Amino acid sequence: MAALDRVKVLVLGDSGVGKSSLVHLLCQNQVLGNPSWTVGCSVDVRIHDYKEGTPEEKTYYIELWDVGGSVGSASSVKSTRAVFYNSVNGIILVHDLTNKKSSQNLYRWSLEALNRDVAPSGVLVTNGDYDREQFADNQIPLLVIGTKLDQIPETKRNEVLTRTAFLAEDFNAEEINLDCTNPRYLAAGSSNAVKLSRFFDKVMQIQLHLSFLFYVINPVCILRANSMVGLLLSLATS
Ligand SMILES: Nc1nc2c(ncn2[C@@H]2O[C@H](COP(=O)(O)OP(=O)(O)O)[C@@H](O)[C@H]2O)c(=O)[nH]1
Ligand SMILES: [Mg+2]
Repeated sequence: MAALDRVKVLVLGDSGVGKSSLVHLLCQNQVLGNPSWTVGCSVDVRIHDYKEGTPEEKTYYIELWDVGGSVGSASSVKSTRAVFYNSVNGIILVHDLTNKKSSQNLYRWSLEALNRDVAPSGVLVTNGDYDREQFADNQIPLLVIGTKLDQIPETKRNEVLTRTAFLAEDFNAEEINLDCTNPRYLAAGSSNAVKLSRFFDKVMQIQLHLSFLFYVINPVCILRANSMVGLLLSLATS
């Protein structure tokens, strides 16, 4: 088997939305029996077959970084959390379908992760407002996952799912809504499993593209540097 490569995907969202349950389901294919409080960050790994069923098929490790905490934390906590935001290849935004606030907070979570180098004044979000432009040139693939679908009464499902569709559109992302306590929602061949696979393929594709650019651009830089050294040496010895 070809060497396994790895990519890093952040899993962000308010405490209690079901991030640990989701990550366990994605990585272990099992329901997490007794979720405990996530302190700092926990990482689990999912094996993903990139472009499955095609000649380009290759197996990769997807590291899922479940970052605990609250988006309204003090700036010192946020800056500590920023260490987890380095070299990110994709982001899964998790919200609880029974909790509107957790959906609204996804704007803040994504901006915290994407704009970590921007001055605080540029990080916006006042009174729940946000600027779609902030996501327009984002190159990092995003996926929005709504949990606790089982807790939404049939009579309210349409209303809730319409709201989440708008949310996903704001992020220019696909969405999956599920019950993390039921593995059937991610069963092989289901539409959710297809969306998930498409998202991880996108993450891999961008990573492969960036690696390709690195190897193409780097030799050019080395050649340029070598010719500059050669020129300086010939000037020095002439
Ligand atoms: N009914 C239901 N409970 C869920 C679902 N997802 C998570 N939970 C429960 O919500 C609670 C918080 O989940 P946890 O994974 O610890 O959330 P985290 O703080 O975001 O990591 C736990 O009691 C889970 O069992 C879901 O889709 N449906
Ligand atoms: Mg947790």
